[in-house]
Amino acid sequence: MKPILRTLIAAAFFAAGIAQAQVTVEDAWVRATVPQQRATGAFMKLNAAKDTRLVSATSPAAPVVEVHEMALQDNVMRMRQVPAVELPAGKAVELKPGGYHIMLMDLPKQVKAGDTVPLTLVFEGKDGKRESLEVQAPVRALNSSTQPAGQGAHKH
Ligand SMILES: [Cu+2]
Repeated sequence: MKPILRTLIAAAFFAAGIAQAQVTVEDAWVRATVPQQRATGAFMKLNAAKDTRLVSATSPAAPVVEVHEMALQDNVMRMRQVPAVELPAGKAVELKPGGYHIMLMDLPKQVKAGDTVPLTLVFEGKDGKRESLEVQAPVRALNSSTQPAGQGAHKH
């Protein structure tokens, strides 16, 4: 191979690497709501190519979106807003019922199974640089099989 061609291929490969998202999202979903329910959670698996953190999210489906953590506190499952979810390089982090989740609040209307909720996730790298990523999260029924016990406390 001529050196010039090899350089071109290397450059193309490098450019492709830059364009690739630093974080991959798998199995994103949003829990369906019942009428009058004003909040729900979004869940997914996140995998970062390099150390980063999930700092916020937005969605056209909800005016208020927060990053929450659910944990056992004095034997009661409680949730609270957290400033960020750390995503160490190469380590999958799962946002799931009973743990970290993205909270969609002040919902203007019911979120029904079969709908798709667009989410924009905002990540912040160690250098303080922010990057956003669009995710289309399908809505799953309230009594999804992935739902563990103790979800009754997941209400505002
Ligand atoms: Cu929450």
